[in-house]
Amino acid sequence: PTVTQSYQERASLPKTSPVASYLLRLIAAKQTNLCVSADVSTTKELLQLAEEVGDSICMLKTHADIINDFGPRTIEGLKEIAAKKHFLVFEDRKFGDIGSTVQKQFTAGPLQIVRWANIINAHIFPGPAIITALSQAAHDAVSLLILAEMSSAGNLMTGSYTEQCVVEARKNPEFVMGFIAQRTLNEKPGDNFITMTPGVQIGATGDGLGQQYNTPEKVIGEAGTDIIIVGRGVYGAQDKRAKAEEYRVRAWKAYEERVGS
Ligand code: BMP
Repeated sequence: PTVTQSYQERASLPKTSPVASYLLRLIAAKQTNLCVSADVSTTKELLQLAEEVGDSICMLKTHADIINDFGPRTIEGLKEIAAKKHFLVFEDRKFGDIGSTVQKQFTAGPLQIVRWANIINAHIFPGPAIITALSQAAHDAVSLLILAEMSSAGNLMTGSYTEQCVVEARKNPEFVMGFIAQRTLNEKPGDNFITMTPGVQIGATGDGLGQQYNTPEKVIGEAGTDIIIVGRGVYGAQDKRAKAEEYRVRAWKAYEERVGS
């Protein structure tokens, strides 16, 4: 099972999407399974945060639609810092519409997500055509995460809904690299999906708006997930660089203890 395998080993398993292989190698090389969620509202803050935490992360997660002045400068700046500091960019757009519409949302409009994101995500509640539609509009360096579980209290993504996400992912291992979920969903022999987990903060249990927090040890060590996604825990700190390092060290140690290295 993948919970006891190293990131490095998993990078070369069969049926692993190319972006997943690349990311697994990057994680092993940089020794970081931390993704920072850059939920800030200006290009300046976004690029500053990327510079500050860049050395400590494998991935930066964005919500491009909350950046007031999002534009070519944001895209170029982000690409440049990502190349320099070696991390991937994940746009958390959560596509959830008919195939034809998501293709337009992915490629057109003011965000032009296909031009700059390495990783995107989608809900499968509209049915599996959302996966084919996004894959047709994508190029080789883009991979999809399916939202299989959420961190917010009372969410409806449980039981057979979550199971169906895994079924659809298994049908498209070339394009679907993994899941947003609260635990690993690699249950069948041969599954090598990457699980990324938001709702992580040290010293908090919630935000008063439904968010629920766990520690890095809980999600990586006990729930067997692969990457922690931390927003306010990092960008809300005075010293963001130091805080990112603290999360990186704790999540990395939890991984090492899990795989027994
Ligand atoms: P924070 O660590 O500040 O609570 O931020 C969590 C981030 O992860 C937010 O950008 C949110 O949109 C996202 N997220 C989440 O919190 N729970 C989910 O289940 C899925 C998400 O994308």
